Amino acid sequence: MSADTIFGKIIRREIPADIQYEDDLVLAFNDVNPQAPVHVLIIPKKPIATMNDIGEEDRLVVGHLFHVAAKLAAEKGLAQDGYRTVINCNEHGGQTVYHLHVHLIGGKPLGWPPFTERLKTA
Ligand code: DGP
Repeated sequence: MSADTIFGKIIRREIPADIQYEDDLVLAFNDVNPQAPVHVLIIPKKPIATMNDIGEEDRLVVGHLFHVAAKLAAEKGLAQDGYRTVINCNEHGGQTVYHLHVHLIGGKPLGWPPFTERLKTA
């Protein structure tokens, strides 16, 4: 178990979020600081802290995160033009919330490398 985070509070409805999808394993909600017209975070309800903490027993939920991401991408009309999914890990990866999350980002051409503007001003 990881320490509680802001995402734990969103799962428990202690703070509001613009929820896009929920089932027994995962929750998806709009990022508070969107980097593109569509920017959704898909998280496991189980508080896995980082990519490093994914265990053998998490195969189902981690696969499900990506299935839900693809479903949301299709629902939001991103599938044909394309989109990006990102998982940041620890400090060098730019992780700020220590509850595993997949960023689903799209709705405009994204370029490469990702988040160039943010890195330039960091
Ligand atoms: P990362 O840098 O990969 O750890 O991404 C964390 C993301 O979480 C970042 O894009 C902003 C978003 N975020 C942080 N706090 C909140 C919050 O309270 N609500 C929502 N909806 N998003 C948040």
